[in-house]
Amino acid sequence: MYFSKSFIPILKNNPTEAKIKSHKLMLRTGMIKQSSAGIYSWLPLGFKVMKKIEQIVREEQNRVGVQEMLMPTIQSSEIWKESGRYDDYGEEMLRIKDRQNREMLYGPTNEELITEIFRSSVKSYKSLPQLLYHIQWKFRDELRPRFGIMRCREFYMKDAYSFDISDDEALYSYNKFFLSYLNTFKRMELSAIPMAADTGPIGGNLSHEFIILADTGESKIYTDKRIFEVDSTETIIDKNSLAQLRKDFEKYYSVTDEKFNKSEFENNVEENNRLQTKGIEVGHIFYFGDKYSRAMNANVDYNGKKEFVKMGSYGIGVSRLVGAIIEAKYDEKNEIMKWPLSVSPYDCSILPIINKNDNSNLDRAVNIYNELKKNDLDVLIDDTDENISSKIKKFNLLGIPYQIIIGKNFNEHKIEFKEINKEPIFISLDKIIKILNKKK
Ligand code: 5CA
Repeated sequence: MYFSKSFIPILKNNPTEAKIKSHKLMLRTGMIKQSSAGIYSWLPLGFKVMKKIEQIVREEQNRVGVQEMLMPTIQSSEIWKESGRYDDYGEEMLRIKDRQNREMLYGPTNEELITEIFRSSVKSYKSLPQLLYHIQWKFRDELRPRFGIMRCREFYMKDAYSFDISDDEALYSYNKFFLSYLNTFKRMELSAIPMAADTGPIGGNLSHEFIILADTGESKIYTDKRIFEVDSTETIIDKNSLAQLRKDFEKYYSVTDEKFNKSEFENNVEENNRLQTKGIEVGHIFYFGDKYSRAMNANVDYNGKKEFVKMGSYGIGVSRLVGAIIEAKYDEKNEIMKWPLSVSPYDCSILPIINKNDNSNLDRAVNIYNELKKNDLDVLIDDTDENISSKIKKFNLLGIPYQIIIGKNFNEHKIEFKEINKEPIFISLDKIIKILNKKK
């Protein structure tokens, strides 16, 4: 993509309405645009990042055997009346009437709809476990939407649901998600810690939030620092290894605000290991047994007996993650962002010094651009006639992690190649291609 033709409406200054750095950067670099309170359009740069995050989430769900599907955003109120949540959900639910005066709603989550789909097709325990997910827009009419896409009203979420015959099997499913979440966030270069959490309107009594540390986070957390050292490189997904993996984390006291108990914290964690801080919830998993299957009569045949299935649900805030990664990676003071390459909107940028009446550097840049494209790399080339220092400043803000700078002493065997926050190196195009492809 040529910068002059791209739709990246960069603002000169930080927008005053934004309070946290992710919101500021997303508005400043034209990643999103507010359409009304808590509702945003995703412009090309932001959309590219969100799609890359979505793809990582998808691959890691598929890897542990979860099947992708797609449910609608608009649901009928009837299934919510069956589960009893239609009234409980209160004003956060956006309620709509269609032309036949039927009560509809914009889904805030999908436990009811998936249970309805499950019960109409699955009849025998022999088809279990069933693990299903979709990635879809949700709507919650938050009282105070804030911090841009971090707490908004319309957001993009991955939600998965598990159906099992027994508690024991259901916990195995739960642990598969536990592992897949650790791997998902790791691929985004985030350190997300699982913490015992409250279940709120979803219900049940077992739940973990996955939290990344950030001063601007809305979740208060209390944790034993040693949890950051737990080795989570588990690849085998048998029952025992996964149960052990969860135990390795649960050994250390680590809870969100609602679960906090001062004396428990002090008795379990030595003073020098105690950490009380704030974080961003990027994922949340729940086990709630037969809460919905009993209310909605979702049962299967088990040796001649009808058993209510045991269910869990598992969310990841796909759109929130865009902001969470910025909170973790953006150096606001020096105005330098560096996207992990796995989610970066482009793999590399090319910044030629362009002098009036001399197109030679732009021609060189275009040649390199074409070569990189041939090698499946996604590149943004700055073909504007801005001076090089303002180009670098602009691209440091955009956060594409690698820059090729084409200046006065261009030598095709020693191309200036710079990773943001590091000293430039001078290498051939072949080597550049190797580095970018290896890191991808
Ligand atoms: N049904 C369950 C699991 S699928 C559920 O809805 N869980 S949740 O309420 O915790 O939401 C899942 C994830 O969506 C959260 O961890 C968070 O990352 C994201 N999320 C929730 N509310 C918002 C919001 N208002 N704005 C942006 N992201 C949100």
